[in-house]
Order: sequence, then C-alpha cells, then structure tokens
Amino acid sequence: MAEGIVERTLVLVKPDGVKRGVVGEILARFERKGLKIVAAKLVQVTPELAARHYAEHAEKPFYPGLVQHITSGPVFALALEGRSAIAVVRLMTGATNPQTAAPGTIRGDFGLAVTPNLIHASDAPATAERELALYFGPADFVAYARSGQEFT
Ligand code: 3AN
Repeated sequence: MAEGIVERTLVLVKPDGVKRGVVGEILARFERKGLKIVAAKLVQVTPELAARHYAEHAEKPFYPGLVQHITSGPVFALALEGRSAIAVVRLMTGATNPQTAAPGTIRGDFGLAVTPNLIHASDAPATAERELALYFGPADFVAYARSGQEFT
C-alpha cells in the first residue's frame, strides 16, 4: 500500500471565509479526512506579512487586490499534519478559480470569486515550510495522538 510520508501544510481560511462564517465547515472537512490539527490561530495579517506571504506574486496584476483582501479581516491559520498532507489539502481546496473548481472541493462548493476564494493552501514541501514559519513559531505546535490514527 502506498502510504505517503507524513507532512505538515499551512492552510489559511481567508477573510471572506471567516466573515461568511464557514471556518467550521471547512475545518470539519479536514478533520473528517483524518488530517491532524497541530496548530491554529486567528491572525490579522499586516501589509508586511502579506508582502512576505505573496512575494512570488509581487509583479502580478492581481497582487494589489490580493494584499487588500488578505489584510481586510482576520484569517484562520491552521497547520495540518498527515500522510501526503500537502497534496491532499490542495486536492480538497480545488482550482484557484472557484467557478471552475470541481464540485466537492472547498472552492468548488463554497465560492464564485477568484480573489476571495476562501482558502490558501501550501503547494509544495518547501513552500509549506516557509509559509508555516510566517504564521507559527515552534511553541505553537502541539503533539498528540488523534483517535483512530491507526487508520490514517
Ligand atoms: P492558489 O491559491 O490556487 O495556489 P495562486 O498561488 O496562483 O493560487 O494565487 C494566489 C492567490 O492569488 C489565489 N488564491 C487568488 O486569491 C489570487 N489569484 C490568483 N490568480 C488570480 C487572478 N487571475 N485574478 C485574481 N486573483 C488571483
């Protein structure tokens, strides 16, 4: 059986998701999947943190709108752990544009607009490591055994 290595990934429920009150519904999907919450907090993203987070998009035409949105209210930052967690969470997140994101994905089920597209999820191991460090320090991570972990 291909089990995959245990990874950690960063998820942000963006301000649109927090304001719409769907943090719980989104979190429930990840919990039900078997991913373990290893750190979580509400964060008001500053323009400086937004610039570090989205540095790779600095030259894109949508960058100002992206920074405006991510700083427009709190994000719910979440570190999730599990086998192949980075790819699994990206699959559950869906395509960048919610209008074409597959039904069954978070963006496919909850949204229509591309800037307020509900959620951010790290796209690769190096990205996950860099992004987790933007939102969490070592003391924020908690170790525990999830019930039923032998099945995940
Ligand atoms: P993803 O979040 O699916 O990895 P990225 O990393 O290409 O997508 O883009 C980061 C964020 O920038 C997206 N979540 C979205 O909010 C915004 N974005 C990406 N492409 C566009 C676009 N063409 N127009 C407006 N906003 C965009």
